[in-house]
Amino acid sequence: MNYKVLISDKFDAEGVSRLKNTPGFEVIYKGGHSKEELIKDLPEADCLIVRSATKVKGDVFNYAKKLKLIVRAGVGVDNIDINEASRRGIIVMNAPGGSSITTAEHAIAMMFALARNIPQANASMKQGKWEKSKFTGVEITNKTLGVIGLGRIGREVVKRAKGLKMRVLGYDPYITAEHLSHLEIEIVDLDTIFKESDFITVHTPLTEATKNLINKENITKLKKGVRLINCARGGIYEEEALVEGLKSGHIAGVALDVFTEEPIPSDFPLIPFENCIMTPHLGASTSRSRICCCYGNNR
Ligand code: 9EZ
Repeated sequence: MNYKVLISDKFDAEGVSRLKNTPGFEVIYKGGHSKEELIKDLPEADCLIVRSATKVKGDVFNYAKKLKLIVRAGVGVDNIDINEASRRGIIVMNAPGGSSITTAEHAIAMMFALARNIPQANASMKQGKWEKSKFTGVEITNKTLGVIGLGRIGREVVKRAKGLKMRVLGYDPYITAEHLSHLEIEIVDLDTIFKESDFITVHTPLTEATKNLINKENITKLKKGVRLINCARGGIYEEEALVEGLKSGHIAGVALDVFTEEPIPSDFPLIPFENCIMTPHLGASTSRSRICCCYGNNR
């Protein structure tokens, strides 16, 4: 008897064909399902594989007649109601090992892009210009990087930043300083990160505690001329606060890979700011999610 595996988001062809070529699996893949298509194909599925586009919440569960397993190929499971899945005896797994390095590298790339105005200079040259003095940058060596969130991704960022000869400050309320001593960075409180960092990068999930972590109220606590990076989750930096910070010049630059609304609306308020650089959620890996981790395995 074959297991029916429904892949409802867009995936790299290699991963899909590997599953298709695995005996015992019957794979349904359409390059991304609409909700209507999902509801139609879900009743016969034993396993559902998603990235972040498919929302496995609410009434969708009513169509999960045979579902035993939901796999999130990636890290964040905020598109899956894991409590409801557990209640129905459906196992939820993610792949936290697969995209850490990819995401850490993207944060580092964003830091360099911010420091040297690479996206803006590139855009300028493609308009036939040669604006040397407009795009004078800053050096990264000996600058202070604040890393908020020291899980798998944050730690990969730390290692790389140390290799770049930065001073690295770290903050994570969920990990004891003792557990972080091997990183050989300064573990400090948030206010110290805010006050002393030339660059700040966040590597936390979006929670009640991290939502609007930097907001209109505390933005002036940041060092003047700070550059902010978010390759984690939209909304950790309050987007309206970033607008204010860029307008006033208190913030020198912002690099965002994630947004409160994805795709961003056409009137997204940060679009007009030349020193806000953006990528469309490119941080996570596409085809190389490896180690799976299990939620609510109640069978
Ligand atoms: C919370 C956090 C960071 C944080 C760090 C991690 C789950 N989580 N939350 C509040 N790993 C800054 C402020």
